Amino acid sequence: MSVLVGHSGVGKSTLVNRLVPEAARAVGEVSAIGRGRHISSSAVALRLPRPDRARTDPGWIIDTPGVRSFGLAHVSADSLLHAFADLVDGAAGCPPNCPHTGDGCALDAWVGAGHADPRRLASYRRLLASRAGDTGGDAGTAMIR
Ligand SMILES: Nc1nc2c(ncn2[C@@H]2O[C@H](COP(=O)(O)OP(=O)(O)O)[C@@H](O)[C@H]2O)c(=O)[nH]1
Ligand SMILES: [Mg+2]
Ligand SMILES: [Zn+2]
Repeated sequence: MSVLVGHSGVGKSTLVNRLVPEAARAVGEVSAIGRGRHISSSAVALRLPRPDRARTDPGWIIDTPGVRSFGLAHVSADSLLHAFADLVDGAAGCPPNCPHTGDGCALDAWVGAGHADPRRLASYRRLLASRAGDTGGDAGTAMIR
């Protein structure tokens, strides 16, 4: 399964339409260099056609709209932790509702015991902080226009 991600106007939907003609994805006019318009407004997964005599399933392609903003404000600390597979088990020793930001968080001992790289915990906590708006959002939020 492949995902096309990129600035609006770079040709994602045009490519998808060549690969999956039935997709009939809307294609936009580009108004100026580097200034695409957001024509495709939703992400859509399309099954790629199997060429004659092909033995393997060619899989899926996903067309996405241009990215305007990306944030993690709605993601809980525990959900975010699941993106760090090497840290998840370390949270078993945390107190209930641990915010994982420090103070009594078992992740420090987990990393201290060598179960995961300290930079991974630091990265996780940077994301937590950016989510809370503490770092001006540079780690957890990207604006692409
Ligand atoms: N010159 C050129 N124009 C392209 C190419 N691919 C797409 N376009 C044009 O770029 C514009 C934006 O394409 P679109 O597929 O809507 O981009 P998307 O926003 O990434 O999905 C349309 O006018 C396309 O016809 C290409 O390879 N070369
Ligand atoms: Mg598009
Ligand atoms: Zn914790």
